[in-house]
Amino acid sequence: MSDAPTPPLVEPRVVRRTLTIAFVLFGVGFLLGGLWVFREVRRVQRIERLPAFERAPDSGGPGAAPGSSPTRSNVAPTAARTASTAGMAWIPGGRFRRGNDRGASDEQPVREMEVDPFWIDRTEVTNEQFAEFVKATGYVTVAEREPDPAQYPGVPKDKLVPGAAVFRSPKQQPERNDFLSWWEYVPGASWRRPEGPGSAWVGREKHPVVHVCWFDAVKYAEWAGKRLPTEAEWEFAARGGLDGAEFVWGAELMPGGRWQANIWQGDFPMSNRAEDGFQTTAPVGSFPANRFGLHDMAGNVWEWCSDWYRPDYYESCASKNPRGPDSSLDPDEPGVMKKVQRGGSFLCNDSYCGGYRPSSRMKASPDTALAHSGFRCALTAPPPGR
Ligand SMILES: [Ca+2]
Repeated sequence: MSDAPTPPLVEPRVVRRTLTIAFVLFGVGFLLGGLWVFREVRRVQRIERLPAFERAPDSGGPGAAPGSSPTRSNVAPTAARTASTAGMAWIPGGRFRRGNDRGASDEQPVREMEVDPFWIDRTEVTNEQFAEFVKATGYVTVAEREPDPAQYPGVPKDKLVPGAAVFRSPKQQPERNDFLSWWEYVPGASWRRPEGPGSAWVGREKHPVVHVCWFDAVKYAEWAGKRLPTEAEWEFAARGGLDGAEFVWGAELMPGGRWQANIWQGDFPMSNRAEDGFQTTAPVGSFPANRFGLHDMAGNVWEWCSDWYRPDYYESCASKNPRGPDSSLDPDEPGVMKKVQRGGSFLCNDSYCGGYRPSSRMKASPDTALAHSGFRCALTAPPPGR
């Protein structure tokens, strides 16, 4: 037997080199990941700093309401008026089971949460309410502003025109998640002209305002002396005390054979039978209120919440008054920070998204304006009679 040491299977020099390469690759990956997140944070910050009066869109035309055209005034867009609880419901707060074990993975795990009392709008913010805000402040929504070329590298400048995404039924049945086949970017579409030039909010005064991005919703809320609800507050309010129920009105989709919300009936996105009476938005309050007196907590338009979105947030968040994670992650678009939307819209149906269930979660970047996105406000204030 020899005492000579067994030669190593792999030369130490090779091991060192491999480790060094692995370390460098890890470092580069970490750096690139960090730069990606940093760039996205800067992008959102840049949008937040956009002056509200960067551009005064053309007034007049079918979408413009008398006296509502924005002006390049010096009035601060956030000059708040005194908050009023008129049109709001008192939500008593308390404990509830949030989420749904039969729902999507981001609705899980179901956990008991507690929220403090608060006020919330009985309805989604309407066109006429938003018009009042615009008239008072001259605020220009993000969809009405010239897109900043710095945020859209590679897009030709002549394509960077103000507008928003409008729903169109495609000519052929698309793949399940081929969103672009039913969302069309329409130049000139905005809250004033929901389907673009030729359409108007006038005549839809009581419909929820649409094409408002998260930043627009926050500006309105600040002006109204209010705020957006947290995601936990929103779900507590939507459930109306029906703990663990599948729908905001109870366990059955159509009690008594009647639709309880403005959603989609038929094959999405090809044919909407509109059995509930509405192809697109409905005037707020067209369907019965939940037990807290809130209308359209299911269907009509998605509603912005204050929280950033993360699919894994329910696993680790605080069990009292959770305010959302510090950062955002959508695994389908990991470089894009997104805010939470709740409640579903007139485009939601059973076979597709079921987004009108009170536990269902949606997300979009805070500068996204869509034809089915709106909001309602919340307020922290003393209870009624105080
Ligand atoms: Ca409908």
